[in-house]
Amino acid sequence: MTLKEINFDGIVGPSHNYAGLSLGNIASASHRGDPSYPRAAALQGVAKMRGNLTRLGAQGYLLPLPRPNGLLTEVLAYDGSEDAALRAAPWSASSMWTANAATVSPAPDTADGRCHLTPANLVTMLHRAQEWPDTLRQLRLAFGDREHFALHGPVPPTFGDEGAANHMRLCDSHDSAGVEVFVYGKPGGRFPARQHEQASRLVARRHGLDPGKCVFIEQNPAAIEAGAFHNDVVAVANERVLFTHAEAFADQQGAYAAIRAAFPALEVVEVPSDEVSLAEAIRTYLFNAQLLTLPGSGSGAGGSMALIVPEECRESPSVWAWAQRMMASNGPIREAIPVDVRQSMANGGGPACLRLRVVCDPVTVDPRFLLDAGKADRIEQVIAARWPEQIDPADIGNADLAEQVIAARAALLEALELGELI
Ligand code: SUG
Repeated sequence: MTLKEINFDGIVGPSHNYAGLSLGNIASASHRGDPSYPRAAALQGVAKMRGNLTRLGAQGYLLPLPRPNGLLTEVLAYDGSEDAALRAAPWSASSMWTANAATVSPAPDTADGRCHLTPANLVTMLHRAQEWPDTLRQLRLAFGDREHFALHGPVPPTFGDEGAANHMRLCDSHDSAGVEVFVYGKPGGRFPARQHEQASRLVARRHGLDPGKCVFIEQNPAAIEAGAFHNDVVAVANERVLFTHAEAFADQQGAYAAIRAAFPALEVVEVPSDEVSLAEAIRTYLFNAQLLTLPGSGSGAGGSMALIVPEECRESPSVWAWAQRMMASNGPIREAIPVDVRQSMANGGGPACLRLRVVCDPVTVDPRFLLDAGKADRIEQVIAARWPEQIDPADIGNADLAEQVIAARAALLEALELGELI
């Protein structure tokens, strides 16, 4: 078994639009009603995948879910008299943010030695709560090898679960046993706390994790209030490194101490508030970076790391000045590589939101979900030919557009031999 970390990016669906559906997500609210560019959005996503395929040698993807979701439209009994948000929810392309698809516990961490996945119920937001049945259907195909993977159903409501976006893993190298860190929010603030503590604890139990190797940490309520609706907006971990804003957790020093007690090798790279304010970190998504171990740099302790950050970081004087200082220092993170995912960013999804990390042996994954250069070409061709160039808010609900969106997704499934997901 050769275990490695594979990023499964969500291919941006043809109905990508800005309906302002996510309370507490500042980018989503501030772009409400803007025209969206699904073709450009999806091509930006493929370009990011191509870059990481070259860097890492492996890259996976998950397909857009069926939209518009006729079942949800029917359930909502939408008749045009209600808020436009009800019209838009069944059209949402939100499954692109696969960091919210599931929580993943790699095989070295679990009691039965299999990689466990629990699809996120996403119950806090209507447009996201519709995702899990189709996500699970897809995970069952991609990770159908039962000798190596265990798939669970979602956490029952009312415990909100938002998946890997609130989960971090510390380890010496991806293929060794790790410590899993679950970050939850406490309700009662201005914005919803989307990850419930009980959901996190339940996932840890059903994945068969060693209780001594799990840490449960409260998100800083001030960070949620400032727009960090998921922990991965203010912190990310890779191997022994925790890269975090100084105001990410309710008790910052207590959080470090709790993680260190379970994982003594922890190395914290903290960005202080006087260098990058919480507001600027959330605006630029500095922490919604993919923190990668570069192959060839020696995996495990001592290997150098790169941060795949949104372009918005390079344009921010304070963030980029910090990044320059970081790269000049002799720390574990040696590079910051900007990528253009602006269409996703405008809905509050950065490079890290767009991917689900799965540590596994690539040969145990259904190869139809693994990227190579030829498939990237095919995916781009279908997107270029079939994805709508622009969607205006008034188009949502339009029957012709619905037909185009359905046919575009079907063409992609066909190109990737995944017709059974229709
Ligand atoms: O759930 N945006 C997503 C962004 C998810 C980002 N994911 C992570 N941080 N891992 C959300 O809020 C906007 C949809 C709209 O407004 O149309 C949206 O759903």
